[in-house]
Amino acid sequence: KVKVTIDGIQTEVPKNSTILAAAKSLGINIPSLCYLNIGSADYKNDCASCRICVVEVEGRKNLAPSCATPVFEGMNVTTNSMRVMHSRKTVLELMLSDHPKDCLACSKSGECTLQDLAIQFGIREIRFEGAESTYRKDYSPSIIRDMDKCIMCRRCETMCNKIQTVGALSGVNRGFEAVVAPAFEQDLEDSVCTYCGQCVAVCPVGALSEADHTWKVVRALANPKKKVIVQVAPAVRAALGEEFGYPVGTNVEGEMVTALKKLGFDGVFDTNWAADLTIMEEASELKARLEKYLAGDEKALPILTSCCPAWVKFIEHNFPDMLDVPSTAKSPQQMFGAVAKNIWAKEEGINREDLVVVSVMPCLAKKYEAGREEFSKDGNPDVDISISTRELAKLLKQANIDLKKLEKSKFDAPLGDYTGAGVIFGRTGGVIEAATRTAYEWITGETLENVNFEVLRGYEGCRVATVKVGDLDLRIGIAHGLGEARKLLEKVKSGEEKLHAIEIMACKGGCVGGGGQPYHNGNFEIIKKRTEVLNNIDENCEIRKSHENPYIKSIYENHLEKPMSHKAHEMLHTKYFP
Ligand code: HC0
Ligand code: SF4
Repeated sequence: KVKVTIDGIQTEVPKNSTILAAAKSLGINIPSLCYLNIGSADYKNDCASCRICVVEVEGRKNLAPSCATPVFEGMNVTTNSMRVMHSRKTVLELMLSDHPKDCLACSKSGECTLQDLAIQFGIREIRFEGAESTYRKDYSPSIIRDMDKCIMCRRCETMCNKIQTVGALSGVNRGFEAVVAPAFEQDLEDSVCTYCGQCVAVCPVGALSEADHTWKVVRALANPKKKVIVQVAPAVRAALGEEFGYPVGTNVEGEMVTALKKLGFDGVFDTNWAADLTIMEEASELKARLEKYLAGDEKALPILTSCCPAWVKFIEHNFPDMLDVPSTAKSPQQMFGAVAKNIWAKEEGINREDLVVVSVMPCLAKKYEAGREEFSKDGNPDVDISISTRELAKLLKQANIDLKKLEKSKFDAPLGDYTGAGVIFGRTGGVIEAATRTAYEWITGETLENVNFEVLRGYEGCRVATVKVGDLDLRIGIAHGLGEARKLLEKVKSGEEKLHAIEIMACKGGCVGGGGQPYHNGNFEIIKKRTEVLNNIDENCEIRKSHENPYIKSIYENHLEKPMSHKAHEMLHTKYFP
């Protein structure tokens, strides 16, 4: 430990701390734009490019960027001298000189760190004038790039290259023309982008934002010829409350359902229900492939979860020779859409064309997934519109619906009844835990008494655990974050790691940390609290195994026969494309 003094307060901090971290431990928040640290040193952006976080260090001539300057014994720091404040303001004004002034109509308005700083520093006129760069806007199915607003903080670059290892966004050009872009400045849609949306999650300004579809939802709801139903993903209920002033880690499921009913949806359903259906198909595929494996077909395993569309796109781009590894089961979002349009609509006497299926997801890649051609029939998609948690919050605020003023209510039947296994899909390790609960009983024929597979839980980016299933030792791998996924898959490919089943989610923490969730600014503690919400819901569910969900049972009895039947294959399974 070393002794340092910050703004006159003496403290002791670990030896390798930065000034920024040391100040934070004293409750002194030094403003910054480019700094980012998601949980560990490997997940850090400390290029110190924005220079907003400068401070004065006694004995040094130049101001020091606090995010990248380590402390030393006896260091004396001032974070708020006139010189510091003047310097920060000047940096800000220079940034603003080359920044569009259309804040009122900006996608990040109200949530933009640059805007917050302009308010904090009382900017009332733009002192410097000069050239402003102009780029074309780049529209993809999930993400919109508006590079006129880029401030070259490079958070997205760190996220895309270092953390996710996708390599879609890099700094190109120099000086004034410098910008973050895909190779050859091509459109995102033509690049290796997976649409995980993590770049949007960390962009402090309006340079990267989601393709906003809230008004598509409003138009559908206003159309008297359409029946409009909505499904809500597991992770949404664990974070939506943050937008309405609830403490982080509050479950707002009941209030959210009431709000969706108030908006006028004709059915308010739960993706969790479809997650249970996914488990039926995935667990039977695991069982079938395990039998083949035990009969000597080494290639039948490992099986890989396939419900994260960013992960699917990543493996299609990066491991085209491994496309027989993922389960062919569609994601819960797409299973829900397929059942809603092919079974539920018929039962309700609604024509496919007159039914609009909306999904609320913590995710931006789900927008892209909904648009994949294989998930449509004669041009009519199974899921018509996918909006993010943030977009739902905006929509509710526009409609003057305050979550805090609402009573709780329940999802509509039958596509709203879920088990504890369905809800944990939204956190890392949850999909494979849910699958293991069901596969265990199917493989051993025994009742599983303790459904909590603690060994599969945790926050390690990549973890491997052994689960005893009868006489079998099932080796299970779990990765969250695409960089961790790549490492794990390389090991599987080279034979260094022998696994039977793998879960991969593209976002840190799984969907609770998705690119469409309320901004967490890199704070992993928020993601952990959301995880706890899902674990608590699971704990309190009466039924915690997907195959015991009554409506799941009846849908097989009445429509799909059994998991992996011909009918189930047609409706609930998919293909991957190199
Ligand atoms: Fe997820 Fe899902 S758990 S991917 O993260 O599998 O988006 O929450 O909806 O589809 O259920 C996202 C979350 C889902 C799907 C489910 C899965
Ligand atoms: Fe979307 Fe979840 Fe995958 Fe993130 S982990 S890209 S939120 S499905």
